[in-house]
Amino acid sequence: MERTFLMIKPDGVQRNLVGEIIRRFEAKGFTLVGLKMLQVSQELAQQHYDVHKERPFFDSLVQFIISAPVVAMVWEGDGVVGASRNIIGATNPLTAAPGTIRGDLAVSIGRNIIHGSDAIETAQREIALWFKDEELTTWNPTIKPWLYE
Ligand code: D4T
Repeated sequence: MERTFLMIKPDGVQRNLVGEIIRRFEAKGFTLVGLKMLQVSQELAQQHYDVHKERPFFDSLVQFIISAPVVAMVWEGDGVVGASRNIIGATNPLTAAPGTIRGDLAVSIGRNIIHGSDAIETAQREIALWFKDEELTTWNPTIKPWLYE
């Protein structure tokens, strides 16, 4: 089944929003299959944001991500990559729709609380970058027949 990588950024952790964020994905009906809190190394942050390495905000973004602990997660479900992006909302929290995480809980692009993979291939790359195989679980929630027809 489809999987995505989500990372609660240092601002989300510092603002005590870890539970609120996890609650939204659980309540939606997605399945948590991997979870860890970590202080990110500069190398990992640079690899994660490699696609942005020529952008002017790259250095400050990397410094921010390594400034305090993050919560890294893998979630599973049909269409979880695109649906998670919708739950997260637009990159700029000021234009993110109300009801989304960024629309409800943030005010600035450099403090937008959470990262979510933007495509299935990106999710595969990011999951492999952040998690070892043995850190991921495979389990079958008993409520599945109540979530999927
Ligand atoms: P991430 O990757 O964190 O889920 O964010 P998005 O997918 O929504 O947005 P992005 O890749 O364009 O940006 C990555 C990351 O960089 C920060 N950022 C972005 C920033 O600090 N200044 C900026 O001008 C932009 C465009 C926020 C998210």
